[in-house]
Amino acid sequence: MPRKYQHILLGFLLTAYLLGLAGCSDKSTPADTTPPDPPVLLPSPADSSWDETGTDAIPDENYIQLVWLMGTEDDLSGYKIYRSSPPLEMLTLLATKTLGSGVCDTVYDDQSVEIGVRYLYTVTAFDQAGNESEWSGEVDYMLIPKLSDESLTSPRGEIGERQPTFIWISTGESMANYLRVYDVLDERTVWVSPGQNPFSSPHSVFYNEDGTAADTLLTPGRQYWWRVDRQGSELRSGSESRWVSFTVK
Ligand SMILES: [Ca+2]
Ligand SMILES: [Ca+2]
Repeated sequence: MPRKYQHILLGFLLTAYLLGLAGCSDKSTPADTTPPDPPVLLPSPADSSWDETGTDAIPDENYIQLVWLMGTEDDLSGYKIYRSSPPLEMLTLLATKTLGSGVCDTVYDDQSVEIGVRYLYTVTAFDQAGNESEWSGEVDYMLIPKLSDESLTSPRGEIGERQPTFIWISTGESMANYLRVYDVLDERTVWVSPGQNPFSSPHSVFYNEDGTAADTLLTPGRQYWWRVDRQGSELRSGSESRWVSFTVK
């Protein structure tokens, strides 16, 4: 082929290629610029509440647990958790969670907290294109010291009574103590005691003393856990002891 025709052919091919690219971009969907709705961050349940879902202490460790509702967007990709410690107003990114772990997608345990310090939290949702939502509402919480394992005296191990007496020693400043009894097999709370005066220690409270338990008597052959939660003197502050196990013969 003569050289001048080669140039024409090259020019033609290049034009066809560029037109092809243009065709590609014409056919692609417009970029997603719509962020998800802000998450709904759940407030703190009352210490007397049977349903503990929300911003709260946990029994196992000195952590603050956050819980929010799962968004409904098809392209939802994850959540970002922000924290500040008043009076500092600046929120800093604490963690990024990418969806994929089921129920844990909407729960976050803040493990880097100090007892006696109030923390404020807000959460955002982000989608697959990286669009980030507005902030959720804010929640705040402050841990106070847990009752120690040793301060929960009885029952422990195997017991004979179906209406045992719970005995514990409360220490430190708090507004009230709440005893909680949990049926391990059925995975349900069976009783939360009325708030006990923290100063009348040691406490001696028999099961279902106020008649509000789910089961009038505990069931023989069944394992139970109990623990004592301390309600702090400030709003949205408290602690939850570790669980103590016992079995009814
Ligand atoms: Ca979107
Ligand atoms: Ca609690």
